[in-house]
Amino acid sequence: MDLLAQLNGLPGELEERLRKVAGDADLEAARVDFLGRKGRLAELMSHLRDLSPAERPAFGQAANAVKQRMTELLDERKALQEQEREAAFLAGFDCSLPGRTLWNGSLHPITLAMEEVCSVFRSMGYEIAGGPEVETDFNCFEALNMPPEHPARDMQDTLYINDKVLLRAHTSCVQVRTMMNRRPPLAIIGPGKVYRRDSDVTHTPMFHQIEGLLVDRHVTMADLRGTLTAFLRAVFGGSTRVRFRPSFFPFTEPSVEVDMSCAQCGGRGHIDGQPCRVCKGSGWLEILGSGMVDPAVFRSVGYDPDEVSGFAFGLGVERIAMLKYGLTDLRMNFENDIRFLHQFPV
Ligand code: 2NM
Repeated sequence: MDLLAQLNGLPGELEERLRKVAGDADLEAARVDFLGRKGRLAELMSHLRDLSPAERPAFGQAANAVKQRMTELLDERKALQEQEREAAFLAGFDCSLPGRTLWNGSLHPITLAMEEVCSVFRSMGYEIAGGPEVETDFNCFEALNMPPEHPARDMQDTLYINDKVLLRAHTSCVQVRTMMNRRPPLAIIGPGKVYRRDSDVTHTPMFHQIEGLLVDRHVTMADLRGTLTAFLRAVFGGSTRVRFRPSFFPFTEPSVEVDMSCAQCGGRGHIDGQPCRVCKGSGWLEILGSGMVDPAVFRSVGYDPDEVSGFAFGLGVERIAMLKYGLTDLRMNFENDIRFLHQFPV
């Protein structure tokens, strides 16, 4: 066969070859075989000098055309392979799936409950006060009408650092500090962590408390009653009913336990004929401890109990969070399971 016929046959041969190539490496091998430095075209071109001078220009032109055609064929094949790869990728890929959600941080339920309680009292004119978690025996007990050997010190199951220093077992020490630094009138809220040697299904060695204190002239139990009723209605709804039962605390006299109608069953005690699980069928929940500050406490912080009177109260934040958010297990608050933590509204 003459050279020109061989040359003109190259694109057809390449087409034949390309029908069989599989993959990028195979395609590259075909390019090298036909267009490479030692490929088919180069080999034919090396015979250019065997042609007569008259034949050479026509052969050169034909060679250029063949080279261009073969380049086109290779480019087409390359584009086709890319399309096939894309189609295969899309076949195994559900582009209708929603994108991955970016998480916003959220607040811990105890933080949320704490914030809500504080904001209600802030709206009533109370200031937020704080103090250290490692406290003195004086601030925690002595000033609160619990002298050494007072049985209430055992009741607290206190964690001692040494004889005179301990992890605070309640936030009343914040009240003591504030009273010692300031003169009445004052209205403060002390939120924070407290520690007790207690650990079971319903107790953790660390929990959160909020205690409040109002001191002024002529403060009465009517003020206590109105304030705590307004507070509970602000947090649990305007139809919440509130009742007061006589009780005892070393730092208040008289003392009361404050109950509210159950937020779960609306105080009926039952839901669809079944006893309410939250209030155990009673319709009431114990929610606060409270009372009129004992004159002995005022004396120990340098106030004159004949001049001033006041009320104080304390509540457990975990309990508020559980009631507000319908939590069934206290321990979930401390397990740091992100599936639990990110469910709470900010
Ligand atoms: C409670 C219950 C009753 C209380 C008393 C005081 C202080 F410092 F004024 F004496 N702070 N908090 C108090 C009173 C706390 O918690 C259940």
